[in-house]
Amino acid sequence: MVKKPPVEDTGEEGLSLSPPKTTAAGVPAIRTTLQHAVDQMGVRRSALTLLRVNQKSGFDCPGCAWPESRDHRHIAEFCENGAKAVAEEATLRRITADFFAEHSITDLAGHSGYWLGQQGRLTQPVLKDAGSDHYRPVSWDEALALVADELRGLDSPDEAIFYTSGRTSNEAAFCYQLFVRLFGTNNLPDCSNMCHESSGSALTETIGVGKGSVLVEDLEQADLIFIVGQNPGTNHPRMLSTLEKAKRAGTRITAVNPLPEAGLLNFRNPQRPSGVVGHGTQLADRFLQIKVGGDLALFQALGRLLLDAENERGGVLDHEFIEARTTGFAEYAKHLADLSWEDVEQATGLTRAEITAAADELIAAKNVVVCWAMGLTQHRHSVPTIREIVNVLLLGGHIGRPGAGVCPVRGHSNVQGDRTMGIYEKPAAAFLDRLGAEFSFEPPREYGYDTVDAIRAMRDGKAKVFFAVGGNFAAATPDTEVTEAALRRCRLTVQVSTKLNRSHTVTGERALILPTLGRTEVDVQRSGPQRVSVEDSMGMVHASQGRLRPASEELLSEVAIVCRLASMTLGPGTVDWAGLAGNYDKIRDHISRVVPGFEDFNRKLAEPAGFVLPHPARDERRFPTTSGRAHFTANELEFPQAGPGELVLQTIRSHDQYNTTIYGLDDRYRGVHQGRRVLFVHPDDLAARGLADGQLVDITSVWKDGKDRTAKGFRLVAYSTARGCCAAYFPETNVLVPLDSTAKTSNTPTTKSVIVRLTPSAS
Ligand SMILES: Nc1nc2c(c(=O)[nH]1)N[C@H]1C(S)=C(S)[C@@H](COP(=O)(O)OP(=O)(O)OC[C@H]3O[C@@H](n4cnc5c(=O)[nH]c(N)nc54)[C@H](O)[C@@H]3O)O[C@H]1N2
Ligand SMILES: Nc1nc2c(c(=O)[nH]1)N[C@H]1C(S)=C(S)[C@@H](COP(=O)(O)OP(=O)(O)OC[C@H]3O[C@@H](n4cnc5c(=O)[nH]c(N)nc54)[C@H](O)[C@@H]3O)O[C@H]1N2
Ligand SMILES: [Mo]
Repeated sequence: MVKKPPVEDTGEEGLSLSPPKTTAAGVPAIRTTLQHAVDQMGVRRSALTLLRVNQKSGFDCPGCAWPESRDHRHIAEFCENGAKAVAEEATLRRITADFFAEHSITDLAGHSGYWLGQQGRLTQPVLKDAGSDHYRPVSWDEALALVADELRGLDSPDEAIFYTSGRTSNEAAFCYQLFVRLFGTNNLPDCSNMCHESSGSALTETIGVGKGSVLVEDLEQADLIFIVGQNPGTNHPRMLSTLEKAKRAGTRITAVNPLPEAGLLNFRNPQRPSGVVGHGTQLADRFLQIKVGGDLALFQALGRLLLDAENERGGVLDHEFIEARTTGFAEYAKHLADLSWEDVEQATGLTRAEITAAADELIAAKNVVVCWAMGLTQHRHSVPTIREIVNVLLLGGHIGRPGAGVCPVRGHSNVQGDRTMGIYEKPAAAFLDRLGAEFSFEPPREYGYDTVDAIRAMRDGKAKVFFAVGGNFAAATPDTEVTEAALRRCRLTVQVSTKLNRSHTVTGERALILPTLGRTEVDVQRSGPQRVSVEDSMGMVHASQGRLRPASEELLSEVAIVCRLASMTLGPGTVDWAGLAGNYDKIRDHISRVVPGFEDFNRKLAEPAGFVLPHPARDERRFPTTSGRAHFTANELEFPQAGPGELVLQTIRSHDQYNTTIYGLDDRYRGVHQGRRVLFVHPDDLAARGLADGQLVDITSVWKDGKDRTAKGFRLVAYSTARGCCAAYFPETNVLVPLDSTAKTSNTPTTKSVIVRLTPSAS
């Protein structure tokens, strides 16, 4: 059986709706998985590939950063959406030179992201010359020499921007940041700036480590797990298996979300026979249907209720821990004494009784874990919101002991590892010191541009070369029109990619697409087949090795591309770039001397289960903050304030997408079929505006600069969401997110709280 031909670009003609599901996974998930895989890869390749996902000798699933269970990996440790991610990469469809001869860049720009992605794997380097509207094949040497020339011709290294998406391996990331810093800049924005930056900012400041403090075992040992602002049924399906296991051991789960997401309510485990026929597990015991952006208020209220209970009956707080390991408690407690319940109820949309019931459970629990994802990190007040979570956990001493802690659930499969390897525009001085010592140079110290500042710099003509290892910068970033105009101002844009996407159609004066190997593919270098490594959401590092034949003979690995470019740009120096590219063990030897926790890296990586990076807060209850203690913080109560008639829009993922990669046009769990331009609104909010379920509306963003940001033609769907809020898919709605609307401290675009107005579409 052969793969189906690529899709037609049909628009929204086939859109249909059905009631949302309350159950995730189970039989429909298995059926969908296999269908999707076979469409892309055929039967034999599907079987061979899917059996290798997350196995000890296989490759790391590119789907998400949820860890594999350490004790035993299931026969098939993957989920429906992991399988889609794999099929997307391992597809048998190919883009060849005649494709670019046939399609001008203008023509490609007219197609949807879905259509672009479905054309198949990129197979050879292509160049768009100045003034041309077509890409044409070019040799690797010519392509890389062109980039090196442009880079060397800049007035300052700070005129170049080097973006990274979170699939890049540790080895490629380390070489990349080394090259960029030897070149002379810290302009290393990454997808994390739009993702968990707020978590990193808040956690570094309060507990001294910007990463989660729990392992999978801790979730299984917790009495109470909060899942806040996260949709694991779609985005981290393997997490549901962990939660199911925890539930069987008696853990209680509280879900905090404006939407009743399918996987949180009920889950059928497709890895177990009972999941195929049974009734599944009711995962969340408590559902707090919170208003978008209300979480800061919720956690302040929980903190206040804990303090009140301590005053009334005692035995609630962990005094010993607070005394010995923290600072700022008195100010925090004093600040909360003034909390207004009226504000809390307005911010959260929850009743005091609902919050009190949740607090009672929190008080009763010995070990508590709070998990969160994008529902918390992409608001103006995200950093203080996460600080409030830390406050509540510190009250009970729930950090640094088994079964308790903070669990920011990362997105991209190696986004955490890339940061560990130095992909960061604000590198720590200690990291630069070690990097400089290892390679005998003085690294640049001035901070570089993050994602939002990179867009500003290109917009203002301060940056002229844009280089991306992976990702889809044009589509993933906010204020699409502004961002696209910014990219178009560049002298050169370069995309190292596996598949075609919107960013390849938004070009600088000259543009290159450099096709690269994916994780599923064999990577053979001078010393033989190579493996790479990744770090999951819980700080576990393990090896990943592809087995499939590369999509084309001409593909280079990301490591090879970076090393060849570095040697052409920098000329002879202290780094043996060819040696590093020829044998990745040599890269790991350097990493072992530069990055703490990676000592003896090559040997540790040979362990089948990999190894855990040190985390002082988790391992020793040591908090490497400015004071050496964990910090309680006092934060102003903030929440998004929509004016009369306005709504707070959150932009989310459907079940059939991976960020900007669209796998299909269904969102099965939410009952949306064959379309993506939908807007979920509470029926009472529709009625209050004289709007009807099914009607077409235009969405306009309300923002102080007066610029018109409108997304047209969205089908209204009456849906169970908190009042005053609405939801639509990204990236279609990124046009609505103002570039200057970002989170305080982390500068993350506020893609989960966009104030909007709705107007009926002109027919
Ligand atoms: N299949 C698949 N897997 C993925 C991805 C994918 O696109 N597809 N993306 C990967 C990446 S990079 C990431 S970062 C993760 C993203 O994983 P998620 O964070 O689960 O992704 P989102 O779709 O953004 O969902 C945000 C959730 O937060 C809720 N929410 C929104 N605003 C608020 C709020 O103010 N408060 C609360 N309490 N909840 C809120 C939404 O209703 C939704 O359930 O998934 C990763 N895994
Ligand atoms: N409105 C709104 N915007 C958002 C978000 C949101 O919730 N709402 N979420 C934000 C978040 S959490 C994130 S992480 C960002 C994601 O931003 P990005 O990481 O920039 O975007 P992706 O869509 O994940 O990138 C997909 C592309 O990566 C390339 N690719 C895939 N695999 C590989 C590989 O192995 N190597 C290389 N070199 N390329 C590869 C393919 O060409 C594919 O088209 O988007 C952010 N944008
Ligand atoms: Mo992400």
